[in-house]
Amino acid sequence: MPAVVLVGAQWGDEGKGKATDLLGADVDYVVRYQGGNNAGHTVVIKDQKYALHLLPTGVLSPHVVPVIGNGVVIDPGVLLSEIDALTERGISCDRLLISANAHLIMPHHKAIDKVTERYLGKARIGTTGRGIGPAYSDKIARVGIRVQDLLDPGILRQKIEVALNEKNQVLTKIYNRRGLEPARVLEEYLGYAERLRPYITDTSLVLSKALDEGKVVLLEGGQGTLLDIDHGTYPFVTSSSPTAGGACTGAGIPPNRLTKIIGILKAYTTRVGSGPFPTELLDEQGEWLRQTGGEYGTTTGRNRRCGWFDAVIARYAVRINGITDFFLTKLDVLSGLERIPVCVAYDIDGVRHDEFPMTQTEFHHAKPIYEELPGWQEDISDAKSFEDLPPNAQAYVRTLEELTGAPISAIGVGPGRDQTLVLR
Ligand code: 2SA
Ligand code: GDP
Ligand code: MG
Repeated sequence: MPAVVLVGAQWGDEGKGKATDLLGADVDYVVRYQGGNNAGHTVVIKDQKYALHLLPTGVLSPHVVPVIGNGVVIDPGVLLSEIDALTERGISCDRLLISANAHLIMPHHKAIDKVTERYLGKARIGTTGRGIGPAYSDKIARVGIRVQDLLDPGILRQKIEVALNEKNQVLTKIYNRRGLEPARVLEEYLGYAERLRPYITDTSLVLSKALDEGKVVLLEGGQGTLLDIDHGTYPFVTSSSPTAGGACTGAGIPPNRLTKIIGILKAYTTRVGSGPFPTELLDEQGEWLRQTGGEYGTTTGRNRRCGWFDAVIARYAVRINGITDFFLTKLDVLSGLERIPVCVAYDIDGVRHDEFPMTQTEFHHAKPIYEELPGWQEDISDAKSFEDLPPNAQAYVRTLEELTGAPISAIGVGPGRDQTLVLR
């Protein structure tokens, strides 16, 4: 029975929040499988706007069970604030399930994230400063502290003491910062433990049983394919695997359960933070896309870098994730342009590349080869079907399908729940 993955096909912020919410009606479980509160998913329901960071988007649909999988790193203070804020707005979070194996973001992770970025200077990644990289580093180094440790105060104390024994040396001796007091950290985290206890469970087992019963499980990525630690534009990536393979490890669901991989694809391209971006527009066109598309970070408020659609990375996303369908978002933003350039391949040191290049150096040298498509002037935000779109908007969609090799099954024409055209 179906487990559906919803994966970002670019550098994140493709509109995954809206897409998950839209599918919510047909889904029983929504699982976050990677990342932490670096993510920001915006969902607009009527006149209400929700920005979710750690909570799966499914929390907004009353019949859906939202699940935070083992692959996520959790800042418990942030999670509880998010739960409280939603509860105040009348959204119940009582159904939430949290994996006992998920790792915790600790105060030293946040301190180290900020200070290493500062020390990297011009070479900085442009992280969200939420402690994501240091938390995953400790997980891989096998010295992380997990959600289940909150349930055993003796173990929690030991782990915090061992961690701070080392991390305080790093903070004070290398970075000249103040160290953290183990007793205070323990007290803070024991407080969180009391509140989080009812949500903690073996989520992999819950999901396995649900799939056996024929329930529909939607696995929602926090970032995008090009931010993947293995397949992204390393080192300018996040420290986890937003790609479809990461959905299996991050949720504890075997690959042969996956039935559909939906790629979320923006009609143009954006990126936040540092790193190469071949189609980036550093002129007034880029500023126009930013303002028209409202391209500002949902978590940090940073300006998103904007550029034209890049078919090379979209094709790469199809290959890496096994994308079966695309949900194309923000087509409405392109209304009003005379002509719309689309990058079909790269010129790298005089050689045409149709595929994503092998090395970082080549990607840094990539110059987009553009084809220009005719634009449309009409506002399309009220369109109700594909046929309502102007012919040039329809042609733009069809060209993207040809260039990427995957069908587009839904199109976003505005941020609202009802501003979506379903094609097939
Ligand atoms: P980190 O904090 O270690 O994960 O940062 C590493 C890189 O990953 C990028 N990253 C993101 N890119 C796009 N959107 C993200 N979420 C927020 C949003 C971002 C925001 O929805 O707008 O508000 O700034 C996200 N999270 C991580 C990050 O920019 C680094 O390039
Ligand atoms: P995510 O991280 O992939 O969930 O995306 P974000 O929420 O960070 O950013 C996407 C932004 O685009 C949000 O503000 C959404 O409300 C908005 N959005 C999503 N789909 C559409 C669409 O089809 N048209 C327009 N105009 N906005 C959209
Ligand atoms: Mg986002």
